[in-house]
Amino acid sequence: MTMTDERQVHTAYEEARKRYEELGVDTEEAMRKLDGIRLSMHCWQGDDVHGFINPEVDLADGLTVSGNYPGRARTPDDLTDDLHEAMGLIPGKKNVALHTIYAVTDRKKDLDEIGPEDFKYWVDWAKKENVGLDMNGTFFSHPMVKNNFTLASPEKEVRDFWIEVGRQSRRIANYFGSELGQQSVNNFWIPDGYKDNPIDKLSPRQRLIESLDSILEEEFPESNTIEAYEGKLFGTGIESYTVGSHEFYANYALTRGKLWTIDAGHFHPTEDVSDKFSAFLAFGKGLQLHVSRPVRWDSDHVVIMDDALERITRSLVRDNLLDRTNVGLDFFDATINRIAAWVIGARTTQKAFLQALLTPVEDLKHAEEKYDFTKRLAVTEELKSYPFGAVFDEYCLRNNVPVGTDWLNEVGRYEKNVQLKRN
Ligand code: RNT
Ligand code: ZN
Repeated sequence: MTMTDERQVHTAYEEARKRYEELGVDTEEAMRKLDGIRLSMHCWQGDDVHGFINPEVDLADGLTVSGNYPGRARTPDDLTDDLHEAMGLIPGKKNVALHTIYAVTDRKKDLDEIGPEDFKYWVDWAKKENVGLDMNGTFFSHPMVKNNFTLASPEKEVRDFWIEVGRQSRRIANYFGSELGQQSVNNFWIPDGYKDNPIDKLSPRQRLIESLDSILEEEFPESNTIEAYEGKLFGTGIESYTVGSHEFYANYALTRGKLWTIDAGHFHPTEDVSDKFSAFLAFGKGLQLHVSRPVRWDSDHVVIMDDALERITRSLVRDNLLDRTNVGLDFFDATINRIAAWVIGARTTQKAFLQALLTPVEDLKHAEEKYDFTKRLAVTEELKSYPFGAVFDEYCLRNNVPVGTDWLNEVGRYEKNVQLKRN
């Protein structure tokens, strides 16, 4: 970007600042608040959820990635190089979310054997990059998933294997927290369920509670790590019954003082997930979000600026729930450059937050309380065409990341020099 271009960004920002000021919105404060939102970038977008433990095993248990764009990361160094590249094009604070399958081990290990020592590679990297690490135990794509069951399996041997994977994931998350001085959110998602109508819907849930409770037996300081539980309406292959449904995990998180994970793709398409934030947080401790984009089903498309995303960011901002919400991304697309996918999804999420922050929230709440629904509708509609893009450009410039589509040239250069040279 040339000096003239930079001046143009500042000029446009100055104009935008004045427009928002007329409505009583402080653009500087909005940018400061945006800075406070730490985005947890999901490492699995970089390699189509293969990981390094059993990379040859196909993704299973309701998870699918489509596409075969060249340049997929195949080694730990590929993946950290790609993450570094992506993070340099995204403004603001970032975390990276890992999975057990991303361990870097010195010998062949099974999932239940993988512990903190196998994540030293990532901790060293995170210190260098100045990012925090979040965690996910891996409960899928493995021969010990028996008839679609893990922690809720009727077989004790199966449950015990996965309980150990869960316990190890907590030790790993605790290690992240203590080494990096930042709470590591440890997310639990399991695929357990039935393809066809079950007779007994209660026993699997009771077994899941028992397994989850025994995973929680060991105590770790909450400043290091906290668990989050992610439910789902259904998955392919388990259309009729999901053990870990939303109600199940909301209740589990509530009674254990943990976080509830809301993945934007895990609900019925007509449900408004943003409506659940205030319903849960009126009682619960906190939320973990998996920002994603379902297209007709839980397809995990790259996040774009659509109605669903805008509703998510608006609800969190308007109800002042940001400090109890961890924002993570969860999508995987292998039909486009995988780094571009990260950049598009992350920048778009930030833009949606910024747009939500550029709202005279207190003024509108006041109007609402006075039953002035005319003003509420008029102002929120006008705001949709206010120049928030000029504020985002300024924010990018101040954060030393490319403005507008400039980042695409950088990804093109990296693709040619790095990704396309991989075999
Ligand atoms: C699966 C869940 C889960 C996974 C990741 C890879 O339906 O959304 O979060 O996408 O753990
Ligand atoms: Zn998810």
